[in-house]
Amino acid sequence: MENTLQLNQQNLNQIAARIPCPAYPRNELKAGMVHIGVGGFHRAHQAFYTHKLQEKLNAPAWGICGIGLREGDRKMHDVLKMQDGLYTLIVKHPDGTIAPQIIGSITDFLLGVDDPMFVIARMADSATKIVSLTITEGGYNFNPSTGEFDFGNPDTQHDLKNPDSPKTVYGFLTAALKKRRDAGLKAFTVLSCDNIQHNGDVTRAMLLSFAKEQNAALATWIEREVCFPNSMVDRITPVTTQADIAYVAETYGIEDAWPVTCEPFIQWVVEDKFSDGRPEFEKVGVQFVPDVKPYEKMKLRLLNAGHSVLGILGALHGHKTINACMEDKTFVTYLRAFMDKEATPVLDEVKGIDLTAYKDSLEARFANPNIKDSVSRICSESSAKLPKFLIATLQENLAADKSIEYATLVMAAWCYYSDKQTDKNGQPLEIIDALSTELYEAAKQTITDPLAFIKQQSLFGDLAKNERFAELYGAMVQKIYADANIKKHMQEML
Ligand code: CS2
Repeated sequence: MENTLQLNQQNLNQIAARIPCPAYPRNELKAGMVHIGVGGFHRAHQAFYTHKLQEKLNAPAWGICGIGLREGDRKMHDVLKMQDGLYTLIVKHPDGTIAPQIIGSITDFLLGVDDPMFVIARMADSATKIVSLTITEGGYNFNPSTGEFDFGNPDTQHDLKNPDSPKTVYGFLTAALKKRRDAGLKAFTVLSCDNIQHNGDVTRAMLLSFAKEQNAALATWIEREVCFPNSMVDRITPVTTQADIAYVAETYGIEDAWPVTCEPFIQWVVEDKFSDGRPEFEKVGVQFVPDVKPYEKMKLRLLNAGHSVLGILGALHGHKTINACMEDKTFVTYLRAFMDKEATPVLDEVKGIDLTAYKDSLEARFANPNIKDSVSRICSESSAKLPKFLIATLQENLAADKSIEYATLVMAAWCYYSDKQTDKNGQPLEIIDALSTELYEAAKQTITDPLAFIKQQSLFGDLAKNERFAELYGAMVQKIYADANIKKHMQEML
């Protein structure tokens, strides 16, 4: 395509002839929402809902100001600054239809590492009604086995001593809320959008632990004034690839340095408790409910856990993507056995939801051949994900004397994966995990102590002491170390 256009506000009129573009007055948008952690998921989810809201209602109070707290956020900052906050969302349907659109709801981006006071001031500004978060499962700074806030984290220690130049999300939230209180303003809502059960309750408990240590009176005010709705978020959003960037450039002649791809499915279920108002998101499909817990448990224990089951076993087998796993009958049958026999029995009833239909829909979503979600994305940060997605289910099934074998094989496979860091054919695996060294150190002792991996207390709690689990895990780990052909072991269980 001749005449390549750089994606930015000035070129929007011309770009609109090629891809649907925001038609609302972006320059009038105020950042009613400040979002910490702008990655692919936020841009495919909350920012997309906000864009739809603007298209439908033109709600000028509800733009989004992105915030990056880490040096690693600089690239997103630079790209979005260059593109005036605009980016392409490429929705890929299972039938091959590709529907791109330009999203315009992010109006600004600030980096905490560059100017913490400026970020704090933006959060404290009376125009800010909501501070939302996608800081990943590992970002909440709690010990997964005790649930306690981790004061040992050096950045936390830094923040306690330096309230005006924080590094962590809790340091920023506390500093901004203090300014609101001192100015006599209402508190903003803190809205977690991460895959953690009771994500709002967890955020509240962690923030209060931190704030109590720093300023007890402020902690009391936060406890009283700040709402922390729990929310369940859902949209499969793979990592952006060079091919996605090339697709937008070659097909539409648009230079977008960081588009996002995602599946068509989207869901957001949120508890309706907000400290200082909220957008009318219900007009664009968000569900507001009094209690989100049953929904989030269902999603975490079926979708996210299902992903991990396919991801870990698939990585070991040598599958590169989730849809490749779904083209493999053994994996499909195994996934369903795990969902039916181990995940479903621990779920609470979700009114109005047919769990069989939900599981069928998950299979269809995982099988979407155009999403090409890499198993390496799914396996990344397993140490933060598995305790919430899978180990919790194992513990509940152990307590109820129910089936644990499907999840246990995944744990044994995770040990082998962490130790050898290769698939069954010896091909190297890309391991991305904040605890990768610790996982490796524990896993490599398996040869002398078969239970070494599950003795990592911070991940497994006391599970190694549970006879039933330890025996089954020990036998499985032995089998995998004797023969890494994971599919054979899966088939034996079907
Ligand atoms: C995935 C999620 O990496 C993972 O844990 O299961 O990112 C998943 O794709 C999203 O939660 C879907 O909503």
